[in-house]
Amino acid sequence: MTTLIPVLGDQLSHGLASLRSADKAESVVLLMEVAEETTYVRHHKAKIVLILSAMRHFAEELRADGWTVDYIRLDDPENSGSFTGEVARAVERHRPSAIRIVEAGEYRVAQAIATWSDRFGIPVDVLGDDRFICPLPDFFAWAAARRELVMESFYRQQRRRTGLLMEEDGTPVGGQWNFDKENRAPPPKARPLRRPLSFAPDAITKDVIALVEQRFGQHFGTLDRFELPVTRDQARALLADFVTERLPRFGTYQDAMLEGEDYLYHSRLSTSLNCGLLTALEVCEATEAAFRAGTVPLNAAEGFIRQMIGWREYVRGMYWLEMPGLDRANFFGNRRPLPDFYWTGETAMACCADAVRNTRDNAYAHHIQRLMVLGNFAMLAGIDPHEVADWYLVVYADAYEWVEHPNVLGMSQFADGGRLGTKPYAGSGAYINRMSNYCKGCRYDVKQRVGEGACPFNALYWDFLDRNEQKLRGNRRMWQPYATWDRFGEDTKAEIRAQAQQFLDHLEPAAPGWARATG
Ligand code: FAD
Ligand code: DLZ
Ligand code: SF4
Repeated sequence: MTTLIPVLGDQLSHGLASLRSADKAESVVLLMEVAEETTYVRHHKAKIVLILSAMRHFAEELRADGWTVDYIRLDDPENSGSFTGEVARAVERHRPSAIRIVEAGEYRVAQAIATWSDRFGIPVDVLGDDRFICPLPDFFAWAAARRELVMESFYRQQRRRTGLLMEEDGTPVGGQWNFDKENRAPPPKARPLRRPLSFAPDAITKDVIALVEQRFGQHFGTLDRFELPVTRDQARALLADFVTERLPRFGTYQDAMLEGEDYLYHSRLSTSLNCGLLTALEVCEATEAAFRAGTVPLNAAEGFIRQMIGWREYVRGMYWLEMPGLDRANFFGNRRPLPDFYWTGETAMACCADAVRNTRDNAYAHHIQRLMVLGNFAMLAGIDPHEVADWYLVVYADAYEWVEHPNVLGMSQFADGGRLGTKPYAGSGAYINRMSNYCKGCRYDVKQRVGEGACPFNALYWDFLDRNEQKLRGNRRMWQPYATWDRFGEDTKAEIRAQAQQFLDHLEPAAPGWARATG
């Protein structure tokens, strides 16, 4: 009576529901390195190294813990190349009476799993992924009861559900749910930070690096400095390092950007969280403990916990609520191809160049680089949101559709027409100048709207509002920018339109084949 337990590459948690409920003596755990996953988009090389190395380490830990593990390597000559093909081969090998698996994080994989029971003629038990605090049925019930799906209301429910930063009488610690107003300081003048803890590749990771260089050498990104945690122990160490070194100032400088400062006060925990090396709850508990011990101020602890149990779980719920459909959304009807500089980093815009460099070197950019530099530029320039989404899915080591799609297509590109965010995150150069030191070293002048050397974000911002007036003017949160636009004279408006058009006409499109294989 063997049970086959497939564990996917983003399910590397010892407390996974399918493992927790199983009898070791009667189970075979199946881990599969498959071409379908390594190439459905042409992932950044560091993302592939991260997943395959973490999978190999996890398999060793499971074996040491007494599990029977069937591990399929990418270079296994018999490898069929897909999850379904590998489960089929495993069913032949082990003749299981049932398959037990935790629900997949991506719609396309969930669709494949849904075919398994008929295909293999045995029961397939798909368990909820309880590493997330809010079960999907609860999210759907929350959403069904509301007209507007505002994150803040979901977040308060999550605080009550977990008891995090709550008083015994059910009120929030500090008398307020949200300290976001204290979290918008411009960047600090000094650069007081050392880099986050890094983890030198061991023999397993070195093997995977060699494999990835050999098979995926043409993919975007470098492996010169691969230093991500690939085991739970390493991820725990990174968490401890974050809590002492950067969390205390996380809140205050959450939206700041400094050239060359790749992580600032951010945690860099997303890769570990998303592949299962850490759970959101344990990260929040460590945060709250530091606040209670007096080493972390409330605005930092609350701000961080809001990202973890609020935004992270909200976007996951929205993904499953909106799929399929979200993957085709294009509210503005944008069609322009992705510019080449997203892949090469070659642009005179200092903010974009630094964000792409961080992305290429570390498979990382922090939230404001993703949202207000690269995402903002793409939306203002009218780039096809699906090319944008592909880019984000490729380049970040923490990217899986459940978190990438809502953030890109919803929050950043407003392609969902405002299901996720109440207004587009559009900003001119003034925003970037306020929150960073990029403009000081830039060839463009952030104060200029038009003329030779004017910051492109400025004309693009007004042109975006003008182009999309019919779709946006009715939005009550957009009245202020439209009131300003209305005050511009017709000559000024014409100059802005011409400036934007001229810039867009010279924007070099990327060659095909960076994100998905062609032909
Ligand atoms: P920190 O700033 O330290 O934040 C702590 C944690 O909060 C993160 O690790 C993450 O787990 C969570 N978090 C914060 N904001 C969000 C959010 N909006 N959605 C989900 N989780 C959040 N995050 C991903 O994990 N994968 C993605 O593919 C991804 N794509 C994004 C694309 C765009 C356009 C934008 C605007 C944001 C995206 N995010 C994504 C959210 C966020 O930018 C990253 O989680 C964060 O930058 C990861 O770095 P960190 O761990 O240092 O985060
Ligand atoms: C991202 C990724 C990559 C690059 N490779 C694998 C793999 O070879 N095997 C695997 O199990 N998972 C991989 N993953 C993560 C999966 O894409 C992820 O588990 C699914 O998309 C979740 O539905
Ligand atoms: Fe970016 Fe404009 Fe500032 Fe240059 S001037 S860094 S393009 S915002």
